[in-house]
Amino acid sequence: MRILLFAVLGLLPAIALADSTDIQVQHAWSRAMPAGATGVVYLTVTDGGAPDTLTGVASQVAASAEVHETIDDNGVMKMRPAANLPVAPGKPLTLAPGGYHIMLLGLKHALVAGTSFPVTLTFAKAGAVTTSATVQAAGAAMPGMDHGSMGGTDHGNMGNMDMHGMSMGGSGSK
Ligand SMILES: [Cu+2]
Repeated sequence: MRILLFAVLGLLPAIALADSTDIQVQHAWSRAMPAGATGVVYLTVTDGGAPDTLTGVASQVAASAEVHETIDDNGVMKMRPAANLPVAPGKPLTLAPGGYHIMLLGLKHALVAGTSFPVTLTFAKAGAVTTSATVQAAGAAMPGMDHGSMGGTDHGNMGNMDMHGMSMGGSGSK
């Protein structure tokens, strides 16, 4: 009986480990934007533990924040809210120009190139994970990657912000 008890206790740490998540949020960056405008954040989430789900985002620099997905609707780039994005070991979740992104609605102050600000991602299992997003110059493509041809598809300038408003209208946005 005593031997059995020790055996059970010995298993507990292993069970706790297998059930935990090891979420890493990396390479978060944003673009310079004036106060009151709509900002954007791109980043990569990797998971070294159990599969998890990104359930929400927030930042103190904006009135609210949402995860969006950019879709190609017959050649017209549109955005729609994306909820509950999965992340798992070997399957990183990438938010990048032309795809998923975090939308910062109602910037409380200007995002200035060269500065950084905190962004908090909430996961179903890992809970809140806060990272620091570095502000790049307005119109910047992904640092270190050739995304030049995608520069017109997201939030780099006023015209694209207008597109955002149009695409969100009538889709039940708050
Ligand atoms: Cu968006």
